[in-house]
Amino acid sequence: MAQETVLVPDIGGSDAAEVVEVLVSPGDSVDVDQGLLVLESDKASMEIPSSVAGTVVEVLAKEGDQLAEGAAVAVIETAGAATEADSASSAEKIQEPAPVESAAEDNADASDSAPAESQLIDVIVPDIGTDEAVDLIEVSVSVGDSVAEGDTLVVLETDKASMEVPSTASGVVKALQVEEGQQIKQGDVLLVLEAVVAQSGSVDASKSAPAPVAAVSAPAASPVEVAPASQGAVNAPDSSGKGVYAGPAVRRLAREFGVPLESVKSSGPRGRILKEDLHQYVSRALAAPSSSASGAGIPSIPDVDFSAFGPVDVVERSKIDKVTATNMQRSWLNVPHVTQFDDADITEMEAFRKSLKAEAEKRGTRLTPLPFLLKACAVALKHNEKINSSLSDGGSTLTYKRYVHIGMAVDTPAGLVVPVIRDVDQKTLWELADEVIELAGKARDRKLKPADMQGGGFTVSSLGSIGGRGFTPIVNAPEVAILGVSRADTQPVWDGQSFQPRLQLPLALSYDHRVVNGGDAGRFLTELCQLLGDIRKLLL
Ligand code: CAO
Repeated sequence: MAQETVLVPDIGGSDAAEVVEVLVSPGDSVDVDQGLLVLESDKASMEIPSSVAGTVVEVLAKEGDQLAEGAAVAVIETAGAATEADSASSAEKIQEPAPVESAAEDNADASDSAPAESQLIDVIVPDIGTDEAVDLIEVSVSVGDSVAEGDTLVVLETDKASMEVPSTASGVVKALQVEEGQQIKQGDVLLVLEAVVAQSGSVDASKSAPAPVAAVSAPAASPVEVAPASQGAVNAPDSSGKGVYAGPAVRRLAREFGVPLESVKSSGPRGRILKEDLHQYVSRALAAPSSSASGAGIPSIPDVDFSAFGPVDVVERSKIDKVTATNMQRSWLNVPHVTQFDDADITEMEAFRKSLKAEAEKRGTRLTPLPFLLKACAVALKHNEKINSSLSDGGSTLTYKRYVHIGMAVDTPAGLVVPVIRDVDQKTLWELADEVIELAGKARDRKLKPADMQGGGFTVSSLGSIGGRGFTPIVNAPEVAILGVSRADTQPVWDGQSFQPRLQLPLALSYDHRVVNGGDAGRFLTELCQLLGDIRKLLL
């Protein structure tokens, strides 16, 4: 008998790669080229094959190890005679291996000799930091699997974290006592393992020594406890075998994406699902809705031949129009919109603005109500910071912007564009007036650069010069609110004694109700109306 140490071959330029899955256990018989473990680098995952056929004596790497080219993977006992070099190279690493029952169901020879050297043990849920029942979200092994010490057996999930429960013994899974979706508690039996035992006949002490539970994002829990199974504890094998061959890293990623692994086409050796397969599945799934007019099960609007009813012209839409259409639909479908209305009394503001007309001409500019609106919005945004925030991390966090950049919707012959005025809070009314004219001009002349339209935290859409009593603008996601401004009109306003003619500016604030509540929106809009009603307050 000779012992060969299999080494990591050239792994294509990667310095080191992580062991994401160990495919064999001591006692397994392996063929030439059969995968021993799976390494995953930034670029790819790869199976490290055995260079010889024989029986695995010792696996020299475990999940999570970083291996570089030349690192030892496993010691394999081959049929040939041992050479001096073989025994020297492996002498330190190899203890006399305890005979093990092979995991392979078809390896009848090995199982025949098992009883004397193996022991049935119940693997139970360790201390998981709570006495409460937790969700069992994944059973990572099936009956017949051979597991090495440290291999993940199941994954548990609490409100706060998910944690993998590893095996502290090597052996073969004989029966599963739990299934996915079930709630389990500390001390519950997970599975029955036919464990590798030392010559003394008990579970190898070094293998049952505590090993920390690998926690995905949880405080470390204590180790899996093993206890000898009571006589007859081996139940009939669980037939709900998962039939999906994928490593823990891939399973975890699939869980994060919400991808059912059984739907993923595998391209790895022996039907193993690789990370790349998952990526491909997700890209296809994302691309799928664009092949039909609308996604998420929304019935598309049928094409109608309008020429059947009279003369028509069909014209190609501008690129801006098409992009706007996509953005609007995306926002409309994703954002639960609420619109709040109010009128700002801008009688005094307009008197002041008109008083500056001559000065504006002298400065070569034009002072419309818009710069006042922008300035008032900047002040109100500073006091109501949620309105200037965005959802991040898929909705689990909120990003507050500590800058006040406001987008301004501009109606152009080519379509709607939204240039952004930066640092509105730091600019004077004259500077804002100049910038509105400059950006609106650039928009109409199609001279805006992409950077001119990025970075906005809030948008103002003013239809004041066009007309209308009010409208409900669509939030310019990922912003969370937009102000729609309609045409100011003189209205009779009751002052407690009589009706007074007051110039009323209709405002409509649409907001993303996932982020902004009615209270937030109400406070913002009320403050905005107060600022516009008495623009001296902009100075406070
Ligand atoms: N009420 C009454 N009059 C108003 C007003 C309002 N709310 N807003 C502007 N006006 C007046 C201005 O004072 C100006 O009159 P004077 O010259 O007598 O002062 C006149 O209307 C024209 O203003 P303007 O449109 O040239 O300038 P502006 O600063 O108000 O607006 C801009 C600039 C770029 C926002 C505007 O030209 C524009 O494109 N608006 C359309 C935005 C849009 O399409 N929104 C919809 C998006 S959702 O589909």
